[in-house]
Amino acid sequence: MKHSLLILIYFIYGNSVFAAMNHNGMIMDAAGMIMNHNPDKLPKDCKAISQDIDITIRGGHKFAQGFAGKMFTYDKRDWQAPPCARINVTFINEDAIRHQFMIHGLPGYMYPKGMFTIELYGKGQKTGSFIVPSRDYTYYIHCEVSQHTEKGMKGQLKVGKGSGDLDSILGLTAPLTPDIYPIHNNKYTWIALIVSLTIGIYLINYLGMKIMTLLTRQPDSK
Ligand SMILES: [Cu+2]
Repeated sequence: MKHSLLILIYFIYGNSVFAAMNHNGMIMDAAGMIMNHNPDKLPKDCKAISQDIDITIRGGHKFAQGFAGKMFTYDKRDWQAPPCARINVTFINEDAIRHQFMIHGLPGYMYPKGMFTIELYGKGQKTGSFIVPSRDYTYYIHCEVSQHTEKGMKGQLKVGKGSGDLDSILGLTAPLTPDIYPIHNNKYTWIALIVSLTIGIYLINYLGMKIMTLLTRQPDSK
């Protein structure tokens, strides 16, 4: 009887204790989640953590203002770290919609699918860490929510010398597939242009004459 009461208490209160879960580098609560959080496990090729690099990265639609045709991005899109650094990322979502800081290319034996992710379901912030290996490499950062990458939410982290720049990073590199909206002029375009110009010139002349007549009319002498 005493035991079953204890079990009941465990089930009632236990759930709230586990509302914020943390196992195998996965931390989640009502605000969002961190996947593959790793503050201490070293990659095989690193003897020690070389340096702590603190990154604060903001995401939101307001940072994409000034980039034609883009909708979302990060406040900064190009990062640098030395080999074997521990990167402590504070991701701040300034929008009321879901955004992610997702980095690819990390060693698969430590980070499932080679990823570290911070996801926020709306406005808020979270901090998580990952340790990079020693190789010179450029890591791809993006928000995986549908269309957010294409709409500007993409960046890069260069470890060591990096391995070149990625394409389509706003303000940094040219888009891989530029948005071009070609105008196809044909003979009707030119006819429409000539007709519009002729009508325009006629109207300007006509209105000009009317105005001149009104201005130069003598007031009635009576
Ligand atoms: Cu997003």
